[in-house]
Amino acid sequence: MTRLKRDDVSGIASALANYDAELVGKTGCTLKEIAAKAVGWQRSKLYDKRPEQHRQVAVIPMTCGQGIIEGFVESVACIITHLGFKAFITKSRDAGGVAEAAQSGAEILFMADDDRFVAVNLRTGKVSDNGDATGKGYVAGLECMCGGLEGKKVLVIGAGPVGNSAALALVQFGAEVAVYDLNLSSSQRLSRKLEKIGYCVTIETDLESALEKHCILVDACPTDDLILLRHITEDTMMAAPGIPLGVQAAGVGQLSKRLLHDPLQIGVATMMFDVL
Ligand code: 2YC
Repeated sequence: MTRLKRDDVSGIASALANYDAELVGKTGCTLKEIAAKAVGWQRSKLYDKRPEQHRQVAVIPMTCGQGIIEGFVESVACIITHLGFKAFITKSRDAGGVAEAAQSGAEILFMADDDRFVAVNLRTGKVSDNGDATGKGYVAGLECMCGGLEGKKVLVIGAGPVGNSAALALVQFGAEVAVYDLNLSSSQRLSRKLEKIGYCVTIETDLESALEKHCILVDACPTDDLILLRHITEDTMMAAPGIPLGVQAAGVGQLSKRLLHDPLQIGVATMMFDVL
């Protein structure tokens, strides 16, 4: 899992309104609509049963391991607030922050150490992990951007937590899924897991040939300059949760409105709806 840097998150809070407008331009859906779709909410539920706005959401800085990432909790809190919920950052950190959150009546906690970034609903016990939420959140966005995924071939690059979650969400949207990972056993594990629940996933062992056969891509791996200009056609649609972005700079311009990529927004928004 890639550790974010200060520069990855520094611009998020101030640009959320523009980011959301861009998202609507690409997918026809807002960040909130994509997150709700990712967790199976009907659009109507989003508008007739507005999630209780009074719900307190505490975002807790964690100093363990490599410690605080400047701007991280602030970005998380702003994304949650942007969705219409009441988010606050605890004054205390670590265990003190958890205690402060519970004592102030927070129902939902967000916190991240070096290994896991989770949202926890103290009332229901529901937990949402950022990797899982990011995978299904990006697929929900891709489904909007493609106007549906039923029967469409989609290549998942990277069979880690995000890729696994994306592959499951894709087959649930009716897509024909192929997976490529540097590590063949990771692809085999993903394929076996989905086979157990009745879905067939093709394993690609050569990325070049896989990219020739697919124009709808989910880049869920932490490698940059993986997708080159020559891999991009006017039909290419890409959901790229992986950090850093796997598309080389020239390709980003070519893809323009057919590329979904952000460091935190879709994952955090999906975590929020995942624990409601
Ligand atoms: O500021 C803090 O509270 C830090 N403890 C946060 C550390 C986050 C580490 N994880 C990551 O940077 C990435 C994120 C994209 C989400 C999952 N891993």
